[in-house]
Amino acid sequence: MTHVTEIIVQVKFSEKLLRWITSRESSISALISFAKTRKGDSPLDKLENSDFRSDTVTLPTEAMRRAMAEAVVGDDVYGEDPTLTRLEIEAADKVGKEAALFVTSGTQGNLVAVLTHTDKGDEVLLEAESHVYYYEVGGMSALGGVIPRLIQGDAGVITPEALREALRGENIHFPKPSLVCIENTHNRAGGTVWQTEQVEALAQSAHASGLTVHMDGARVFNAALALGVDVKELVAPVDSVMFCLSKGLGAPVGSILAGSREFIAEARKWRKMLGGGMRQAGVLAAAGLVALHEMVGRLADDHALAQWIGRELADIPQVKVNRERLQTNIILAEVNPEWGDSAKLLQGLKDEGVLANAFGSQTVRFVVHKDVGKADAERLVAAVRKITR
Ligand code: TLP
Repeated sequence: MTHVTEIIVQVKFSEKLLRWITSRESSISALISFAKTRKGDSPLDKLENSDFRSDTVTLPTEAMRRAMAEAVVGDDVYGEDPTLTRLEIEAADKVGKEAALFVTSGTQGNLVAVLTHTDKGDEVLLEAESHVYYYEVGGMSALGGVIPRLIQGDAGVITPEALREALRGENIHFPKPSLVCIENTHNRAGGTVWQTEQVEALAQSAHASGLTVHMDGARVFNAALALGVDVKELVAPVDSVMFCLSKGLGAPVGSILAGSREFIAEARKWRKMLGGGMRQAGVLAAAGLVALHEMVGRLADDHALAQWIGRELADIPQVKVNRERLQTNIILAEVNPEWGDSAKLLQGLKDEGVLANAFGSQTVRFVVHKDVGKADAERLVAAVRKITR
């Protein structure tokens, strides 16, 4: 009897082993066939592309991966994750605000800010091409019940005069304006920078009219670096600021919302309502801490490489780069309509292994980040030259 059982066990084991070997073989042969397929068709080629689509594509560093693996964690909804708590304290300190909240994304951070600052039916003033208005799925209206009022900026910057113009005064017909959102750096304007004095002037004007000010500072460290000022100085005039750990700073996930202690306590509740109460999120915060400690200074390399690309592209007749707007890590290239459009340029670039995004029918955006280097930049410039020849 024992003998029979042993045989059955052995047969079962061999079956399992065979299945394991077959599955390994099939994945190895799949990998080989990927590698053999024509360039552009293979998923492996993705690894070789020069990816200028966004700084959101950056991969975590070795130090981040190690910190994530070793993070001491707990349940953050109970306030028991020491790594997350440390990130929130350090992040608040870094931007000179009383408190901070780790959020899942920049979009969630901006939405939580709007929900915390406003009541249903309020009017929120924003730059016409701001990320909050343009790219955040209308969350402020869908979930916050607020109405946006758009202001045309100058390279993304709203002047106090433009704000005053947009504020219509008290009238039974009008919604109550309660918040202004500004964006530094301004993505769609080409990564343009609001100077400290411009932030101060706008905030002063908004506060004088009883409005609060939120800064979408997804790339605020790029802005501070470009100006050569401490980020604290740049965000001091605003009531709240959101910045991303997951863009140029390279963390895999997460953003920070910072403001007064009272504001963050309320924001924490809104984040919970949105499903953003994360449990052992110290695993993510550990990477965020590395981002704050090690990755801020290196943004200067991105700016320098973006300048190099801008200079090189300026020599190519079919594309036009507004070098005045090239202030940080974003390059906008206008495609000559007599040659073609952004779709044509992007397809040509893709065939050359260079990825970018369109910002309209004639505009292509290139974003420089830690995972593209000089060789990628040279490939990009050579590709544009070849395609538009
Ligand atoms: N921007 C992304 C896209 O959504 C367009 C990009 O590739 O640039 N504020 C600003 C100024 C942003 O540029 C972004 C992301 C966000 C907020 C939202 O951040 P996430 O993607 O973390 O929700």
